Amino acid sequence: EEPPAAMAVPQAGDPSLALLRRVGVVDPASLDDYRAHGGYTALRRAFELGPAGVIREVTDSGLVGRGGAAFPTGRKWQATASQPDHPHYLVCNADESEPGTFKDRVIMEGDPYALVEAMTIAAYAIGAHTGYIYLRGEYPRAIHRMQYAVDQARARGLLGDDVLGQGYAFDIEIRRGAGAYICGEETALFNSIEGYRGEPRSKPPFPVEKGLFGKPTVENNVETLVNVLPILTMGAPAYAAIGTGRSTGPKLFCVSGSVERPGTYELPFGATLGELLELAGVRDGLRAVLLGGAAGGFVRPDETHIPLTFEGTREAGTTLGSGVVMAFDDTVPLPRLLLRIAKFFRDESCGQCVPCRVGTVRQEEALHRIAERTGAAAADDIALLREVGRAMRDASICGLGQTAWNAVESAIDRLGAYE
Ligand code: L3W
Ligand code: SF4
Repeated sequence: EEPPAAMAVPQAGDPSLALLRRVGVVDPASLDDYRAHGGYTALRRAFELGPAGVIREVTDSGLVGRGGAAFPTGRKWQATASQPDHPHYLVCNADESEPGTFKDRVIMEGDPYALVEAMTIAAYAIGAHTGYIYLRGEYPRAIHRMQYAVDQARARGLLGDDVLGQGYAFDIEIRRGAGAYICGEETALFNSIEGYRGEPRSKPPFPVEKGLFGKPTVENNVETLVNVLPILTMGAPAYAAIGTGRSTGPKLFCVSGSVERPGTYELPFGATLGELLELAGVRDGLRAVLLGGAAGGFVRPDETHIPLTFEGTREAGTTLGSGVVMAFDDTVPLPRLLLRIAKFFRDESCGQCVPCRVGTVRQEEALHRIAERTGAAAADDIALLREVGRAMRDASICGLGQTAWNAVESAIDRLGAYE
């Protein structure tokens, strides 16, 4: 089965790209092809640098997490590497469940050995001998290709007891998700791997100290991990020179909705929203753009000057999240769209804490009443939404409840959705 149009990678193969350059170019089933296109040079460099040297490079590169929270990767690795408790674990979060996100799928299907190599480097740096890929169950092709790549790497001595003949042991196990959005939350994911219900744990303690099986764990998103390859091959200073400010390096953006060329785009941090929409072929009648997915926020068509960086979107009062850019033209009824988002959060709440379990239901009910009235909102419904939204943001245990009101709030305040 061919990927749907939204999986197209309009810029794949451009040698100037760092993350997508092999996607659509190499045979994803061929380890030899991967090596012929620069594969495994970064791991060799990692063995030259040693674990502390790798962490120094990653820290100096300024790499921050690409799952949405932008936590400094080097700091996370250092924190786990220095834990006296053993074993240490590496977990790759490939659950990719944020609506509108499909970049990790593109990497895993198009360049699976890149993730295997990047995980090997991360594991070596933090002193882990076992790594897990928690992979979204709805991605059967990605699961198949990743499993094949892991098996081939093991058969060729690139995983196992003696990686690259360097005396370091590391192996990867793939675990399939079963369709729950909450299992993308890092600690719910640990519970899921351990065989328990996918419910988030309270933090702290952070996973770097007590993570999978209660042991020091680094959990990184797929895109975060594959960034380590260009960091090691080009060196931290050259990598840090890409992008702007605290958002260094290249970024993958998932563009979908009312555009001519939906797909995964790689751009240096700092390009504006307008530049990205231009590349994707924005259509006439643009009404709104959702940044960061269902957990993100809407911006208006006249806000395309916003720089696509973590700090730039924050200053503009919105979020970059995991890189979702969903365009909506004026044929999309906003009240129904908001209702759909609210339904998603109500469905996906794990129910563990009251603000989110009850709040997501109340939010959906209010939006339903508004949608039934063909979009006209009574003042008391808006007041209720604000009150419930504040409670969810302030008092929920995890990011799901904390962000469940973001999109609705931004639609009311920025788009004037019900005026
Ligand atoms: C050590 C500390 N580690 C924080 C670690 C923490 C985690 C990372 C970020 O995600 C985002 C939200 C949405 N010592 C630490 C520490 N850490 N302080 O840093 O932590 P945190 O708590 O800021 O965020 P989070 O809960 O991991 C929330 C986005 O996730 N989101 C959904 C994303 C969906 C996808 C997808 O489908 N691919 O990514 C929903 O909320 O943007 O910003 O590792 O342990 N003192
Ligand atoms: Fe579960 Fe929602 Fe509470 Fe997160 S905020 S723990 S998803 S009930």
